[in-house]
Amino acid sequence: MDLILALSKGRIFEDTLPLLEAAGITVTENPETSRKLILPTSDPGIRVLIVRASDVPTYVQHGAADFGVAGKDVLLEHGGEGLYQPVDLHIAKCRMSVAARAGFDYETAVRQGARLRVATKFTSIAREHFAKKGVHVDLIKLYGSMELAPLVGLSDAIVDVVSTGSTLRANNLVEVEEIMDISSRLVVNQAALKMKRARLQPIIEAFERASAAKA
Ligand code: PRT
Ligand code: MG
Repeated sequence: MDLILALSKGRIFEDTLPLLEAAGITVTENPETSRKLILPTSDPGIRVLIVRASDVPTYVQHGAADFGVAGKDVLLEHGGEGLYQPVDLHIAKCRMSVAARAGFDYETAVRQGARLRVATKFTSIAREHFAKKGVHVDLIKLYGSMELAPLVGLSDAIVDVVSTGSTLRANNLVEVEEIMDISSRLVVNQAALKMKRARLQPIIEAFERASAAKA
């Protein structure tokens, strides 16, 4: 029974490689240089699909991939339906934050009950965060370059993932509130977990052991 793993290029692929090595699996082609979207591994029964980060849960949910690695941000936006999430891998760590222009008094705006315009790719996370605080927001859905929105008056604030903070600084934005810590999770198709348990379980356990060190 073959196994298909869904990964995105970049940080998730890079950070998952050592976990795969711990499970005795080597990916034998580099997605940054190969044009292939299905990569072979040292195990003829395991192949890797290269998909957009936000598409990983969809492939796994529908069983087009048996398992995958996705950020908590992506999983919260997807909803997690049909996915078993056995392990926090402690990789691709960052945080979800609210940021605004350096001159914008976010605290006062919130305290005075102003209606805030918030641009974000993460509309579910943002909606829940502001609803909990009782802050009225108009959410503006964007697909990238959120940092631009407050600079050109599209929004008062943004909700985005922050790692070093250098992208915010370079655009004269400041982090005004942290919403949650983010890391990436192993996700497994619920049917595959039952049908392919003998194949999947040792890999899940190897990932668990290798990632516990990073916790
Ligand atoms: O790029 P694409 O649109 O396909 O999707 P994506 O951006 O979601 O994918 P990718 O590979 O960039 O990120 C995959 C996962 O890595 C995300 O879902 C997060 O869980 C996690 N992660 C960790 C990050 C970052 N760190 C991060 N810094 N995702 C995005 N960023 C962005 C951030 O939004 C900012 O614009 O990188 C930029 C630089 O961040 P600073 O703070 O270091 O300057
Ligand atoms: Mg990206």
